[in-house]
Amino acid sequence: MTITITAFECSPDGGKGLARDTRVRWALEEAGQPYEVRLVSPQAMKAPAHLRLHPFGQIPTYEEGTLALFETGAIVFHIAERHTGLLPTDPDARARAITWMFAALSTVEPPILELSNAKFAEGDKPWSAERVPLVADRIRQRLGQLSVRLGDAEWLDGAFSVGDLIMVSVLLRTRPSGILGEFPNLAAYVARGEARPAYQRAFAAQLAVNTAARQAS
Ligand code: GTB
Repeated sequence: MTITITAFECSPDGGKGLARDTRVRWALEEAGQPYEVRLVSPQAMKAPAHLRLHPFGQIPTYEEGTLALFETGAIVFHIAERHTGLLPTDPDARARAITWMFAALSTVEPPILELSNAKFAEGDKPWSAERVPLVADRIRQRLGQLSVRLGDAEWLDGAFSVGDLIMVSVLLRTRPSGILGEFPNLAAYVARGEARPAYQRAFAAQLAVNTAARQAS
């Protein structure tokens, strides 16, 4: 059955791989599943046809036969459950890999998103200059804890898993601020994720879309 995902027709990051379709593309590449991409404009995202797929009018979405999913974590988890390569078969190791996926989305990513909001969405507010360093320190606290747990291990819990896929994707968003570089073992961990052939293919595919969009505009 054909898998179709949605992505920005033209991502605000210009193809740096930060939009969340990259996470879904990466999971599909790790699982060896071909997929098609439907590109959506900002207007199309808020139109009824897309809202039927995604109640919040966002990307990515995932369609496969009669199944339609939204929320990157749920989509990536679905891919990991249906195919080999992203979840261990041992039940306890599997539960721990899922735990890391939730930890990335629920505990590590929120302050990272807050920083992005504080800098960009709220950057013109009078309190922004005071808020940005506070939020950045909240990220440092989480990354410090994660850095201690990772130590010199290659991945978070044994072999590469969906937990690493999401954690690396989340951490990537801290690179532009320079915070990732403050934690050399996390920076190396992210680099290992990026070096995976499946990530490279996912990144190249989203970059191609965004390069074409820029050339057309
Ligand atoms: N919780 C949802 C999920 O994980 O799927 C969040 C989905 C989401 O935030 N989607 C964003 C979106 O559709 C795109 S990925 N935004 C449009 C809208 O809400 O109207 C988030 C994103 C966007 C841009 C960058 N960037 O430019 O660097 C990075 C990440």
